[in-house]
Amino acid sequence: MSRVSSAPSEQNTAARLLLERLHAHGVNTVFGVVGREAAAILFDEVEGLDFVLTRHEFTAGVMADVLARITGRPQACFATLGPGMTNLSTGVATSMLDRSAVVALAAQSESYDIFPNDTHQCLDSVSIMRPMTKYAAELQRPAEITDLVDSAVTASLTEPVGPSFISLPVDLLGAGVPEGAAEVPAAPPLPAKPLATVDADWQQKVTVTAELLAAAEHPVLVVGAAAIRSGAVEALRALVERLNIPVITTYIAKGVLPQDHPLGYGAVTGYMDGILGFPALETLFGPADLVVTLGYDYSEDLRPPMWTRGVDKRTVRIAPTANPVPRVYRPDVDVVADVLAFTEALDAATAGLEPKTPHDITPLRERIAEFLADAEEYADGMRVHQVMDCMNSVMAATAREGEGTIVSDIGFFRHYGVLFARADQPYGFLTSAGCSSFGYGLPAAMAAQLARPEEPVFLIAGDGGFHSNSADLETMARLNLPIVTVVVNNDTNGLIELYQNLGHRRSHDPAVRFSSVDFVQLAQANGVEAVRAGDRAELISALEKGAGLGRPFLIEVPIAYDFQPGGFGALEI
Ligand code: TP9
Ligand code: MG
Repeated sequence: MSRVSSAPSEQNTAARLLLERLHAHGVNTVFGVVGREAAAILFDEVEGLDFVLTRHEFTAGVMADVLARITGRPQACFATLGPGMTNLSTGVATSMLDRSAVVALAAQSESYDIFPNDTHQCLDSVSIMRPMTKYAAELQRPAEITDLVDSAVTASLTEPVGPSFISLPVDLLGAGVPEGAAEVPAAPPLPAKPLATVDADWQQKVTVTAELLAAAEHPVLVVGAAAIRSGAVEALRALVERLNIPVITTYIAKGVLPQDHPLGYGAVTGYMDGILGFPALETLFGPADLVVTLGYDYSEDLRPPMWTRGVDKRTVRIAPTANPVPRVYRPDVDVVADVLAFTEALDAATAGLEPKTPHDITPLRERIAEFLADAEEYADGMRVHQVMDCMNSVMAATAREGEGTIVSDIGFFRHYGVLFARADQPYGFLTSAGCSSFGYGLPAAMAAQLARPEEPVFLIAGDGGFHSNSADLETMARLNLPIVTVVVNNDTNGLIELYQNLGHRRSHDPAVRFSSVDFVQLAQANGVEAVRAGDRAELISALEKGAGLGRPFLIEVPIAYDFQPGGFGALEI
């Protein structure tokens, strides 16, 4: 039998209708791992829709998530039944907590043999997926697959955007659908942006917000990803530049203002005071007397106590969904509205306002600059801020203006990324703010590179997170994605060691330390060229080499952390 795809068969099966409908909704790639349902679906049934085979279903889920985020279109991932589906579930959880429009698909036992927990590999997948999806259903009749896809896409694209799940009994997936039975209307055009709820009186609340802005001395805007999804980035830039209002973002909304914008006060993380050894949150939020949250989402891990600083401040919440967390955030003015429409209306309503005088954060900027310039050569390995500084400078030299992506896996280094990474465009910095499953970095970088093929993509990952999902190095090599990966290696789950110290004033190695892994050899064994870099000069030249290579490149950097447990008071443990 030929290994090369043969001409697609002409038979109209549920499988073909599934792929046709996904393609009609803008899906060009399905990421996943196929099992015995391969007898029913080849994934070459529809022209223009391809399959990308990953080594782990979590990778497939995250690739779909990040591609959906960047393209603004729904994307799809696929797993076999049972263990494939459970492996995929962490990817689905990521799309839920990180808000991505992903249609997750999994095969299921034959429709006449669904005895969950008894039939071979059969689990009750719809029940497993339901609590972490916006729509979960099992195909009952082959011709109805088109309707199920439409329902899944609509649910996924409704704010808060998120994943949907369709379970596909193998016999029904491969079943022929008689001509005529499959006749359904053409796919509705994709909405230009996610569908949102709107308060009937949102325009009156624009007036109230304009009055609060007029009265405030030091207003700040706190921006989350729903502002990007709404297409409000340009409008918010225009508003803040006219009124001179600083912008502070969640991890994921970094880049709504370009890196060096004077009103860009940065992204915040609860770890920043501890990393900088400096009262950063107080500097950012202390003087603010009005906090306007635009597209703010609690799941992005910027917590209201960070801005209140224990003081009762005026707050306005503008979001495309009703407030899900009144216990932690009860704004003075709560507006459920389209973020773009609200921002434009607020711009018009504040036309007569004098520009504000933003509060001064020079000491914080100086502290950050001092950190990044750290020239010391540490005997026990580089420091992550030095790694970030090198990555930033090679990114600045490589990317065209307003382009480039820095992706971060999950670990202590991620908070250095939130603080220090260059981000010159929306989603110019990518991390999993909501789910934060380690191992996210490699698949996220692969999807970012697929979405932005002409732009540089750098990935920073820790040894713990990276090696939890490193089998997909082979996928990166197979797809020849020219990502420059930096693995910061301390042979430890470093963030967890920090928590041990916070909670117990000591650490316990068996719970956090690994024996050494040679990431250079690991990369090479998977077809990825790699080097080790021990200091700034070596790292810069390795990054430059990687950025110009045109194929994947990995750099292992031995690192150490200087924990300053006293500075981590803002963390809840
Ligand atoms: N399991 C999953 C799937 N995700 C998470 N986030 C955890 C466990 C808990 N987090 S962040 C982390 C853990 C174990 C350790 C990261 O270690 P690293 O070597 O990747 O990074 P670093 O720099 O902190 O040592
Ligand atoms: Mg580590």
